[in-house]
Amino acid sequence: MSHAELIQGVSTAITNFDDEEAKKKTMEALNAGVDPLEFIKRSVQPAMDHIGKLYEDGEIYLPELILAGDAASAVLEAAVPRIAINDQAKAMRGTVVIGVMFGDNHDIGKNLVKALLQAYGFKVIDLGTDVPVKTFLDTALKENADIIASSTLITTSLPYQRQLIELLKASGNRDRFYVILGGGPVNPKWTKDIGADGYGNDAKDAVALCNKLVTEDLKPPLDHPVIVGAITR
Ligand code: B12
Repeated sequence: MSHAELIQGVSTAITNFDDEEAKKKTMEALNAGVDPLEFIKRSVQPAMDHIGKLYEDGEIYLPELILAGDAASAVLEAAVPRIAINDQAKAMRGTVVIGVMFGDNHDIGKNLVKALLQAYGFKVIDLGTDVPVKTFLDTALKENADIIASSTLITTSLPYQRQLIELLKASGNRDRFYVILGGGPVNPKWTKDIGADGYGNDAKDAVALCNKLVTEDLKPPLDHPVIVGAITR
């Protein structure tokens, strides 16, 4: 079976809401030598985009959405530990506090971003989902973080990203941390409008973004946010 067929098999298992099959097919693909990073990009993301479209069109309902989410998480769990990163990449590090914004429980994308940042040598403090704005700040101060990374998939949580920037300013901490954003409803315009420092379209972009921020001598807040990755979704 070709690599493309193996990857397709995993996508199909996710869209069939079958987490056991998704995990089994993932192991088959990885054991056949499919690059794990490429594999995740070409299996999980398109499958979940497809599921999202079916949900939007009223062709599936919340229980199916949950099952597909479980299947995608099973794939990530199996594939992420297989990502091998060279030592040179690991030399560039910083501390990232990451969380899914208040009101939002979607964590598949955040988990992917976290896994890749860790694989590339960043220390990542994961606040989980439904994170109050103040928790981002308190944790970033406690951990002496370089970057605060906020993920959101639902539009109703977007205002809290703005609140985060406002809280940083009001508490006199805006120049201490880079603030980066990602997730479905987030885009470069929103990132600039609320005064955040960066946007990444996917997990690989998040790594490139964090690397750029910590290696170049930029000081937050940036006048123009760093935007990585074309908006493809
Ligand atoms: C799976 C899923 C769920 C699962 C979540 C499981 C889980 N553990 O996460 C479940 C079933 C629980 C769920 C629930 C709900 N969902 Co839902 N869900 C989805 C779905 C289909 C896929 C999301 C996903 O996992 N994508 C795959 C990952 C890999 O991609 P990603 O999250 O975008 O992350 C990538 C990038 O965005 C980026 N990224 C992400 N975060 C960050 C952060 C930084 C800093 C950076 C740089 C980059 C970055 O990198 C990631 C990796 O490449 C989307 C549709 C879609 N296409 O997005 C709807 C979707 C997000 N859900 C939606 C809705 C409405 C809901 C519910 C409100 C449904 C309900 N009526 O209860 C609830 C919300 C509950 C809550 N309060 O959170 C809507 C949101 C609409 C909106 N604009 O607000 C969507 C868009 C579906 C739709 N088209 O209507 N959902």
